[in-house]
Amino acid sequence: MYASAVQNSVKSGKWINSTCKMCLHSCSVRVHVTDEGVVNKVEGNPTNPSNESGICPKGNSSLLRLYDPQRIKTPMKRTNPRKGPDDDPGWVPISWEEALDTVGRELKKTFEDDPRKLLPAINDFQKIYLWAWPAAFGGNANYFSVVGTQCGGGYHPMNGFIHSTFAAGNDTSYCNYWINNGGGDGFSSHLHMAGAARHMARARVDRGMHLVTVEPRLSISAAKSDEWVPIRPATDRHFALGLCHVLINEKLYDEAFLKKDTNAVYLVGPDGFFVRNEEGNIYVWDSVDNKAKLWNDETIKDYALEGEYEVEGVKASPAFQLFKDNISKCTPEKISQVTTVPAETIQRIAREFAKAASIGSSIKIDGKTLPFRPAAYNYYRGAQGHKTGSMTNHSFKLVNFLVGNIDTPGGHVGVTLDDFMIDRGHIWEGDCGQIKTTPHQLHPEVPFAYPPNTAHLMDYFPLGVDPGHLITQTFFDQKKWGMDFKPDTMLICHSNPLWNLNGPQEKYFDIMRNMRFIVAIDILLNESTQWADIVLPTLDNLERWNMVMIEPPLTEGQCLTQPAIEPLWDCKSEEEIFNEISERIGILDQWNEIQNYANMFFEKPELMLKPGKKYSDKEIAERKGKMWNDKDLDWYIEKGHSSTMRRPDKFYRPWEGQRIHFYIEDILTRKKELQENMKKANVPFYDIWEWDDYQAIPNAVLDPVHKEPEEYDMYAITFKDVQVNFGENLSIPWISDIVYKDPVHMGILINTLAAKKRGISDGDLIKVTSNYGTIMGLARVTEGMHVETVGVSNALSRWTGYHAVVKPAGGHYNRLLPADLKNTCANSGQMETAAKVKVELFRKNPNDDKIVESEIKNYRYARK
Ligand SMILES: Nc1nc2c(c(=O)[nH]1)N[C@H]1C(S)=C(S)[C@@H](COP(=O)(O)OP(=O)(O)OC[C@H]3O[C@@H](n4cnc5c(=O)[nH]c(N)nc54)[C@H](O)[C@@H]3O)O[C@H]1N2
Ligand SMILES: Nc1nc2c(c(=O)[nH]1)N[C@H]1C(S)=C(S)[C@@H](COP(=O)(O)OP(=O)(O)OC[C@H]3O[C@@H](n4cnc5c(=O)[nH]c(N)nc54)[C@H](O)[C@@H]3O)O[C@H]1N2
Ligand code: SF4
Ligand SMILES: [Mo]
Repeated sequence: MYASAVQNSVKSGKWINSTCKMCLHSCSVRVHVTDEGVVNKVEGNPTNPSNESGICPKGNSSLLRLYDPQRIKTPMKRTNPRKGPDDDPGWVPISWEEALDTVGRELKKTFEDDPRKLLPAINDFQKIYLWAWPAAFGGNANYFSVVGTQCGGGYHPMNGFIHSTFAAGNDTSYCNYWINNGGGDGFSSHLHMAGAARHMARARVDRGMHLVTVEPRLSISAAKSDEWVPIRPATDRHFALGLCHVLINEKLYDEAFLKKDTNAVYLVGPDGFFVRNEEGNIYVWDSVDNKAKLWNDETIKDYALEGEYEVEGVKASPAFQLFKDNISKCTPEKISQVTTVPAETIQRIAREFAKAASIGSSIKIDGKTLPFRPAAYNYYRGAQGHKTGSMTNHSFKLVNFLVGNIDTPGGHVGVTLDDFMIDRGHIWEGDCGQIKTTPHQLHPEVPFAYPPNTAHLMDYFPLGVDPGHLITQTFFDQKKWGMDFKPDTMLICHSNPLWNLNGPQEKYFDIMRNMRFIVAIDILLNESTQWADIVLPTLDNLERWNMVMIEPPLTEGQCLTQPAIEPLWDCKSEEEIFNEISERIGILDQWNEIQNYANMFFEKPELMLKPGKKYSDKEIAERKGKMWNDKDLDWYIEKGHSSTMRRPDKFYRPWEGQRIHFYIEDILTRKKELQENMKKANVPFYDIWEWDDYQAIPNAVLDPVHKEPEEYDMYAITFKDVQVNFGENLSIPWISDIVYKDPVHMGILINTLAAKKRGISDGDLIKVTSNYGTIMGLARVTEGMHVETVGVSNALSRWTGYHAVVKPAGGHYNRLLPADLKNTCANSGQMETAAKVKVELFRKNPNDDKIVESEIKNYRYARK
């Protein structure tokens, strides 16, 4: 049906199966290597059902990263002790021995002094086990980054609560009505873009799937949708609650699903906890016998979803009733005022959605009859990346709950981050017939401690993802936060923390200046590695081994990366670097133990790493393949991957027979525990903790971004796109060639009316200022932006000139954002990623690159 990869290289050579890593996902590729040993083509591998034969522009251009003349070719040390964005480090090449000995010696000093003084920023999603290295460094749990949090602080724990997975997405195989809220799935970003685009296109061409995109910008998804619904930023939760209001009040919900498969019928007492008997069993209300019964009572005739009852001496209501009460004011008219989406649109979309969900229908897959709900609400970073991240994510899930589509064919399905074995499911039994919630998808919980053991206060987020930006609070006011250590060492690997973190750049610069020693492990220099004392170069993806499975939405199985050519330069694999450093610090055995845990090797003891031995990237890759299907490396070298379509019993309703969490009591349980712990330890910041963010069921409170001073009368948002991986691959000429010619990426997008009101025309130089910072850029006037919003592409985010091909812009978007408690979800760690701004004309139509350059230079980064 679809064309397979064409072997159209003009030179003779061989094809090698491998895996792309130009974004965090893992599309299977075939790499053509000429007889002279030159990689001259990378194509999709048609045998992988995830991406089929497709790859995106980033994947196609991966060979230019391999051959980038500006790769770091050898270890280097700085000769200029002054560190700053303006200071040339004065790099000089050194031997691996000198580099590793220096790094080992300096880190050992920190280890022996206080392991908490190390700030790690390790971020390769294709090698999650490397993230665990700090655990071997004396249990260090710091995190100088917001990778995972800026995009998914609220998202990942919520998927853990609802699906017991890391991610989630709509089921392209059967969905017929798709709401796309602030996410690029199927068009520009998020899960396996190259494959997802095909699956999305097929759903629309073959089945005529209806697509509605809700977001402030005419994104690729919006432009290709049946309907674009422009929305005011950071009001997506309200939009979802408005849909829920219509679904509930017009009785357009799947009553049977809510009663049988969820805890919406469990009775909640006045304290928000389920009402239980002495043994801890939860009550429900039998609406036929008109009395309370225990959840597992076999005589239950029907469940009440609504009403108020007296049970065990307290007033109690089914969880569903509490949600109904919470959103009683979320009428389409009220929600319209918050979101700017017309009331009729909200009402119509809710009705269309419920109709398309065909509640009550079923489908037979592999001989098993399953509910069929081909309508689903999908969302990601843009919609969920706001202060009340936990409630926001929960609201989107509830739209799906109401039509009964959770984990059903055509519905909204959980997507695991990685699976370790073919036969190992991801669902465990929990309390009183409910599945066990698994909010900790990235690393185990960091236990409570006072004084805090982490520089970003992770000890106070028992359910969250690392709020790395909170270091801007603790580092400069140690007393207020009760800190008894101050970080002085940094290890950066595959990360650009100064770029990825939100908030005051000058504070981040100060943190870097305060480091006694910084080591960075990367392929290329960037804004952060510029501050390092030593940089260690790693192998490119086309020169090394790896085995990976990362969030494939429809498939499961491992993908092999194997060297296409011998290393071009004096670089080493990350595995070798971490082994060498660990040995010099004296923690090699701990590191092997942590790897056994992070890769679950302990589940197949014959694969466990042994003390005292250093394992190469190839040996780790082989073990990961064997974990999955017991096949050795030769099998993978030949096939490239073991991806197959997900097994229906693991994918569709894997929790069958248990109840999933409509109401998340765990959030209240953990809140209470944290409150008790903080009170007992007399934690001085107890009173400023944002306790209202802990809700078992969402409400319609407004996020603080909407309450910034009135002079900031517009919003700013940022976005990713198919050709760019953050701003990181702009160093590739094929990419920058497209991006730098595209007005969407090379200017600040502003709506025609908003521009006119401010006397701004296309091409004028404008200044965008928030309560926190300023950026500068050329206005790109368009109908494709919500009238109150400006849009800033990641292509405008770099401020260094270290790479000949990358253009520094007029300031980094993240400077517009806050980095404080008020704008951080106390439950999930999610920070606000939209800003309130004022937009001003700075210079009329400069129309001269030199003038623009000299004006924007001053805004590029924070100066002392
Ligand atoms: N091509 C590409 N793919 C990627 C990545 C990449 O950089 N490039 N990065 C990977 C990673 S780590 C992640 S986290 C995912 C992210 O994947 P996405 O979530 O899909 O990416 P974003 O572009 O950050 O956000 C999606 C959309 O939200 C819109 N938006 C911004 N603010 C708001 C808002 O307040 N409300 C609404 N409704 N929409 C808003 C933006 O205009 C954008 O179109 O993609 C992954 N895949
Ligand atoms: N303004 C703005 N800020 C954002 C976002 C945004 O869209 N806009 N997105 C947020 C999100 S969702 C995320 S996940 C983060 C991402 O933030 P980061 O993970 O810090 O991502 P990058 O900035 O792309 O840095 C990745 C670094 O990895 C290096 N690298 C690439 N391949 C390899 C390799 O094989 N080995 C090693 N050692 N290094 C390698 C690259 O050279 C680059 O320096 O940023 C967050 N911050
Ligand atoms: S979506 Fe990501 S993994 Fe797939 S081809 Fe593009 S860059 Fe590579
Ligand atoms: Mo991300």
